[in-house]
Amino acid sequence: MKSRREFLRTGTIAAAGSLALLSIRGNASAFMPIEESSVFSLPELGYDYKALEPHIDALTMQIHHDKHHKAYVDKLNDAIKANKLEGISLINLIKDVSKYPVAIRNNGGGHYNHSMFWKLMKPNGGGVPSGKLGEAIQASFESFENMKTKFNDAAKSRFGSGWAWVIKNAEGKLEITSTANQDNPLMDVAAVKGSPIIGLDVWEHAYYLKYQNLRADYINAWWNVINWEEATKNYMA
Ligand code: MN3
Repeated sequence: MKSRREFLRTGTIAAAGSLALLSIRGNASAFMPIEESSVFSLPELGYDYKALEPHIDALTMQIHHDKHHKAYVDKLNDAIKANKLEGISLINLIKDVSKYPVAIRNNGGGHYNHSMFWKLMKPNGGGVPSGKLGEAIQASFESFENMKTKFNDAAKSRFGSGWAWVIKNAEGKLEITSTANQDNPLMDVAAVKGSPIIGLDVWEHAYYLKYQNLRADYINAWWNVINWEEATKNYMA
């Protein structure tokens, strides 16, 4: 079993050798964020590791996707097997997470959250949301700028590792929340529940190589790569 440190080191060395593969990986087909299967797999990123530069660097994307997300998938599959939970969909594992061992919460959440996160970013993203989502943001927050400020505050003030979210609550209104670790607002253990529309990973592994301790700079940069079409899909779903 490789230690986390060894994984990181191997990933760094491997990164130099795999630059030639970057463009090949970029042409991945779309994947389903919610798998209906008991053997879960790492989804393709859908764009090059370097596609989000300069806002998010290629090495961070590579390690984040190939090492961190893969580890959640592998450990989720191990936990499913060890606890004989085959045949339950990821969304149902997440929604009833308090019934299952903590490994399901951590790794099922990790798999769900990251699968969603990759799709919520794209090269040349950013700008201001329009259409139905734009209208919903106006209705719930009065302005996009107001929503952005509240979201940034939630992302900056989440202590330790976790996620900031825009969710659609039971009344159909948009709300800002944040969760610790790999928790998710769909989980029965979440303090504030709803359907995730936007999620931002604020674990240090998401930004430390480029931004070190400057989480706020990472958050500001991330708004340049947000994929509003994907967020709108989440809102309309
Ligand atoms: Mn992460």
